[in-house]
Amino acid sequence: MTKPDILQIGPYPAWDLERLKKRFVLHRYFDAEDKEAFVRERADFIRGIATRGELGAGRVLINALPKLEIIAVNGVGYDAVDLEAARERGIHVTNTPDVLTKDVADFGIAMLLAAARGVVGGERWVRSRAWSKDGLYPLKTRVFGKRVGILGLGRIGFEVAKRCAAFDMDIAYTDLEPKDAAPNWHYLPDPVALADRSDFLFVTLTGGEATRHVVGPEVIAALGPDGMLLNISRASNIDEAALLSALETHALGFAALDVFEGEPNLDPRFLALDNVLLQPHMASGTVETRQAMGQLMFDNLAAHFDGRDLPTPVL
Ligand code: 8YV
Repeated sequence: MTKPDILQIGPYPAWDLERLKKRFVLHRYFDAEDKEAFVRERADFIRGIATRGELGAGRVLINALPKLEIIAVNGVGYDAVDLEAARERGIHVTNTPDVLTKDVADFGIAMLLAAARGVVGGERWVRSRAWSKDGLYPLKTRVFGKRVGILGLGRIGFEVAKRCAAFDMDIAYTDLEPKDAAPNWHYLPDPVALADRSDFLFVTLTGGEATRHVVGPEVIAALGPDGMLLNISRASNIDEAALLSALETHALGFAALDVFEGEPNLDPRFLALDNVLLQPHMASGTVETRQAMGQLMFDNLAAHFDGRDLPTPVL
């Protein structure tokens, strides 16, 4: 059987490549210097795209591939895929939901505790010998008993809220409607009202046009100089210009961020701030979860080319 040709948008771990190469011919888009020419030379035979959540596939690329049948995302987020362009051509889109939910939620809690308790600064305090030179490390902020807001009670938001409940936090959330599974948590439909009652605000919205800049100047102002914003979703959910100026002027207390506009080349203004915790988009980054995501992306591609039902279709 001839192996279908797949355009590989970004790097994958070795375990994924091994499995993919047995079944498909991979074309390494991310290595190509002249990407346009690379695609043009392969336009007659590329039948699939394998991509990652933050890389997606845009309209220009989709339209440059007339034989394209499927776009498989290694990630739950598919906001970087032009769904309209795919829909117009009847191209399938798949993602990797569920398998990463708990790791992403765990990482959100790791960021919460690390940021509130100053874990990264504490490590520096010891290593720089400030402990013996300057004395005790400055006191930090308590987490238990505080008010936490969950902006978007989807799969990941729900798991974050469950974990916050275990820390005896007072939980409120925003979503399109109240969720039956969250009877003890306060439902507040308005993001500004949610921010206003929160000491800590988690952004766990899906990415995309509908949620773009939901966290804007008003939400940031409502969270205020004692508040902390945590983002484990997509950078586009936050107005980054408003966030940066609020952090610089201390109109917002603190931000713990795993995602950035233009990542991995984030705005250098972030690096000058001491009221941020910066992470390299790694909330789903455990060996176990990335193996499960790779397997699920492969299963979607294989199912498509075998003519079976797609395990986790978006389109
Ligand atoms: C990954 C993600 O960083 O799932 C998503 O939407 O953004 C992340 O889990 C990435 O897509 C891994 O390939």
